[in-house]
Amino acid sequence: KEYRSADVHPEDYPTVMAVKFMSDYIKQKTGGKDSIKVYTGNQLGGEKDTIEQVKIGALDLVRINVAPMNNICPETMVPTMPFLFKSKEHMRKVLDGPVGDEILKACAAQGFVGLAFYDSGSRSLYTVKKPVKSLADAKGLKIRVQQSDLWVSLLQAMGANATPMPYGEVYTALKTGLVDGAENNWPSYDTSKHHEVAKFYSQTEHSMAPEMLLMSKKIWDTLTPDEQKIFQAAAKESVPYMRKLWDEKEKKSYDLVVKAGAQVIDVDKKSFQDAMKPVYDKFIVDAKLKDMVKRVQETK
Ligand code: GTR
Repeated sequence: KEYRSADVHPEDYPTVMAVKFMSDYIKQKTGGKDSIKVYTGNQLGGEKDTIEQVKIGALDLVRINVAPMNNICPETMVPTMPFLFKSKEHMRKVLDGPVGDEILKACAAQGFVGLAFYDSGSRSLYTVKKPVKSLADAKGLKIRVQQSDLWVSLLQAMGANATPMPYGEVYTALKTGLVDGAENNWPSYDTSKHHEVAKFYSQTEHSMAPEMLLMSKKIWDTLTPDEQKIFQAAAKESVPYMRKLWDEKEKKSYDLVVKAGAQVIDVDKKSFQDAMKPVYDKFIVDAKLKDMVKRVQETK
């Protein structure tokens, strides 16, 4: 069977390449019986829509950011939390370890089998009209956020006016002045062409919210135990492959946007960090999430 997977990114984006890698692995291990076709660039809809399709089994897999899962599966809020990870290495270690596994498994109750986390780098603010250099500059700006209550609060804590919308609508929103800015990592800032309309990239690095690969639990249950093992192994193998591509892509995208005229702005990061307590107070409330955050902070 050819399983279908959705992604908002273009063909050669590291998340897409990772799922194609999985497909090759699965094809090889099943003697050509199973494979995965990736539908790129929002062909099957935005992330929220495709998550819904996966939930009911109308779509087999979806590669998304953790953000649109925040409202559905609270454990996914943990790796979204602002300034939680100290470095890329710290983030990778946590997601490869017990906390990562717990988050992937937690999605089962909602109808999803969490197969893998992928890198998404650090997200930073970018704006159309004027650069943001400190927290005070973010005040009152209309900033597009992902469709998650946590993300709305995060930007509100910065003093911004948070506007949730699907990724595919952001370019036009920036261009027509519906929003003053958005926030994302280097590769997305590049491939979405947001850098062409929002030239001021302020290195707030406020969240390292990773990507996830989810399979429909309904579809998963139709696989034989052997197939399930192969899918799981394929996902695991795809992670180091994706990370290598990701590291290369981050550098390439940085060079490309700077060459195209983006201005990279150093910010007073501490002013942003200090403003984030209300986000933790609002979302990391129950004992389970508190304990997970603590374990992340203690991971060396
Ligand atoms: C990207 C991420 C996408 C999507 C997008 C967004 O970094 O890879 O899955 O979440 O951000 O801002 O909507």
